[in-house]
Amino acid sequence: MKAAKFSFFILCLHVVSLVVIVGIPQTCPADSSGSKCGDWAGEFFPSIPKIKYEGPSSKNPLAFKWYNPEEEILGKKMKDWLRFSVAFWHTFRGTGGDPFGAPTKMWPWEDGTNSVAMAKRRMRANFEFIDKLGVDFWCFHDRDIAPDGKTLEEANANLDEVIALAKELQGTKIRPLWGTAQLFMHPRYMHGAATSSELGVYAYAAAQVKKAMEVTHYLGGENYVFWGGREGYQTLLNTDMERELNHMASFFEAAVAYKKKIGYNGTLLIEPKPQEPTKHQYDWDAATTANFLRKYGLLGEFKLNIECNHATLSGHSCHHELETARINGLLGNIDANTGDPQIGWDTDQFMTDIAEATLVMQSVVRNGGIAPGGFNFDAKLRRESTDVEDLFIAHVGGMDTMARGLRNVAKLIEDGSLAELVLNRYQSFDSELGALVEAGKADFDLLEKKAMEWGELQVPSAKQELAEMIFQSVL
Ligand code: XLS
Ligand code: NI
Ligand code: NI
Repeated sequence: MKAAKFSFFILCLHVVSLVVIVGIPQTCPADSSGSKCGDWAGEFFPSIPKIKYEGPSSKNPLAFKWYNPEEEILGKKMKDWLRFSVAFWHTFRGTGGDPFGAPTKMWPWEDGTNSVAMAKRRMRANFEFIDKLGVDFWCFHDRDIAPDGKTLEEANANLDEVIALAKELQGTKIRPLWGTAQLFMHPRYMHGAATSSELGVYAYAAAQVKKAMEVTHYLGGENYVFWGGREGYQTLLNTDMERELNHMASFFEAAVAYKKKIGYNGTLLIEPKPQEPTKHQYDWDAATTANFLRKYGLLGEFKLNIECNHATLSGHSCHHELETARINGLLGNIDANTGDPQIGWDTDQFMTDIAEATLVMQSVVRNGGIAPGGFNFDAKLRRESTDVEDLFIAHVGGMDTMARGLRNVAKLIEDGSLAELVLNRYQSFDSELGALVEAGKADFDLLEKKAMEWGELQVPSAKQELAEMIFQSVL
């Protein structure tokens, strides 16, 4: 009897700790059919107010300290420089699971099913979240927002049902920053999608992109993204790289043709990433992708979606990738996240480093903004962060970081000394001969004559430490 009582006590303790782990009581309790909540339209975030700007002295975690959407910085409202977007997959499908551990979070509105009813309820949560956060954009993959089907027809029908609701919930202001097709999760894509060795898979991927592009267009999406997570190889021993790249180009050509056919005016974006999940991904970095576009005559049809964590995986800084895209006229969008300096994979963290954000914003300002692109938070909570409010805190922190970066760039421009340092560094080219060189009109005979005339030179300092000191002074 005593033993029974004791095990009942232990059981109770377990229930209590389960509630503590999950964090919040279930507002929409789970049941196996998923029908109990039906088209439940209650409040998803009852304890979260609409996020407001309170200024740098605020200690409120649910308020902006630096992002003041209507404030003008460098001639544009902050919200127009930043065009923030919520990534549906991380925010609403992220579970905290990793290859070694089970999910750590199940949001209160989840019923444990992957039904269309659940997808619709999640969509309502998405729009409440967007409204409370005060952003105008969201991003999605076809398969995050609606369940896959046994056939393509069934998958498309599921998607149509969820998209109809999304369209209604968007209202007149909210729209997708970009949409995309998920061409990496299903086992059929194990050899790639556009670069698969199987023609049937290539065709299936094309059909999926066709549909995803249609729904992005229907929702008023401003961009359409291609991220080739499995477009690459594990070993060259079994791979015809040239043929695969030719196939990928044909796939992109067909996408451009279809976009024109349906009258979709959004920008097509390619998102470079060097590896993960594939050992080598063809869209390795901005320069590689630019060269691919150039080779296949696709330069005018695509821009790049630069993700900061992908930049560091490819051995570059985010600033380098943004500048490479910008100077090639290819800066289209930013997947605003960051990696961990000690970890060699895509940790997809919210950016909190003010210096990194300042460099990112420097490229954006030099580009005159990135519209119709924006800042998509392709970022997720850590596995150990399990409260609903953490979703808000993470986004507020990410938005404030970028806003602070923008404010710092304004300070750098106002101060002017960094720009002056760079100008001075190249001033020898502000000369008659320099102008000839820059116009491609200085031949080797002329240059040899000048070299002999000038003799050995005093080469000036690069002033790196001074540049760093000036940069630090605005952070
Ligand atoms: C993965 C990518 C992915 C794309 C969209 O690393 O960042 O999330 O942004 O498919
Ligand atoms: Ni991304
Ligand atoms: Ni990524």
